[in-house]
Amino acid sequence: MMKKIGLICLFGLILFSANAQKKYAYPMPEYTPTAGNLEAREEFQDMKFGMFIHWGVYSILADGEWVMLLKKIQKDNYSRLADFFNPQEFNAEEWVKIAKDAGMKYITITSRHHDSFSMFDTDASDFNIVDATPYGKDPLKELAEACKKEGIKLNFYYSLLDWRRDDYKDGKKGDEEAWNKYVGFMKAQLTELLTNYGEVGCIWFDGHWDQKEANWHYDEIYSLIHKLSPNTLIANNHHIQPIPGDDVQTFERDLPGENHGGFNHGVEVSQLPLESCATMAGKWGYSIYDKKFKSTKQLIHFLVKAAGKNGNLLLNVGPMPNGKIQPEFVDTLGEVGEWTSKYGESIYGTRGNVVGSQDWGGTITKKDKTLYVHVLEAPSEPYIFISEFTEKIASATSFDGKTKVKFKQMKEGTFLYPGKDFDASIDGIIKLKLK
Ligand code: H79
Repeated sequence: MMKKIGLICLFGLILFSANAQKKYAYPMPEYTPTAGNLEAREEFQDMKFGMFIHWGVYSILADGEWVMLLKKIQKDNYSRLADFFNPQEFNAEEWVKIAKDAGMKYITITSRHHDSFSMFDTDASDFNIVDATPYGKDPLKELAEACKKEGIKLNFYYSLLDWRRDDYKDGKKGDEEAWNKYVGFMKAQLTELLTNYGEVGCIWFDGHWDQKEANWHYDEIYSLIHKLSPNTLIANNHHIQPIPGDDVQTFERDLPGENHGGFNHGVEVSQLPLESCATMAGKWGYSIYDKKFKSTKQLIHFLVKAAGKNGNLLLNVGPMPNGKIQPEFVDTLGEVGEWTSKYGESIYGTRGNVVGSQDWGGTITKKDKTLYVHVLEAPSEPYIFISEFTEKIASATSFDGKTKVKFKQMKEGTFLYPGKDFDASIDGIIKLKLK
């Protein structure tokens, strides 16, 4: 009996600690987003598709952004990479064009990753691209200008975790003075990022999970951001339930509510704008070994499914150390762009969660009175049955509106009969107009 009680207690304790890690344990001030912030959230949701960029001195080693840790490279040796980081072929306008042609509406770039190297002009650390490399210029400045010119929103990824700084390391061990110093350092850098680059769409934090129980001083950090720039959204890839002050909820390598990557276990989908991030191959940072390229079709499906779940897709490229984006990615993005330029109407500005998950392997997006039924697999029957969908349909057609699609509605749901020429090889779209 005692043994049984002990086991139950142990089980309870495990559950309790697992849940404790899904919440931030420190008090946060109540947060009321400004009208401008709420508008920015809507705009963010309308954009649907962004380019994630992981670029840093790690790119030189062409083995992903975790190479310093995974290959156990000592700090001093890692610093040497900066001595020959000289991306002469970097051209911000070219990157922006690649993103824009793919149908992406925003760019989120690593300003500083876990390796502590700042990809921008900062006074808070010498280990930065302007002071420590022969390149000597600030690529984020150039990117900000190119984005502004082309109407692309610019966001900054910012790592909370740091593999190089002593104040982080000592703070992690419990040295409060060191920890406060580290928090001060982050605040100084965030102030630079929010004042020197024009309007910033979003600050995208990452690394919380390195210290799940720590006091990250989000109360100070978030209020600093919201005070300096109230319309800048805060996304924090913390893998826990949203914290007061978060403006966007992120899902790493997964669709909202799913947990294939193992990062989103026990995290519930909130009412905030949602964003899934994903890689084009396996790694985030450039890797010469990574050949797990996702196909154009897979990526389009990710975008469509994210939209169906009311989320955005932030799709990553890891540019090479010379500043170019590798040709495999450019080619695939070009193909994705052909699709978005034809069918973007069914994605941009839409909202999702019209119906729950469906047997026919598809999803629905909605804009005003128009619904886009995305059929992602060739139907096994001559019809598609959308269970529990009973809103009254005025007309059903092919995407171009030229061919009528038969339909039948009953209290259990709606039947659509796409006809024998229906092509669902990538995404067969049926357009419904509601009454
Ligand atoms: O910035 C990207 C990653 O570096 C960072 N977040 C994205 C957006 C990140 N992804 N996962 N993690 C951090 C958590 C750590 C995962 C690990 Fe591993 C699994 C660390 C060691 C094993 C993956 C595989 C990363 C390195 C090897």
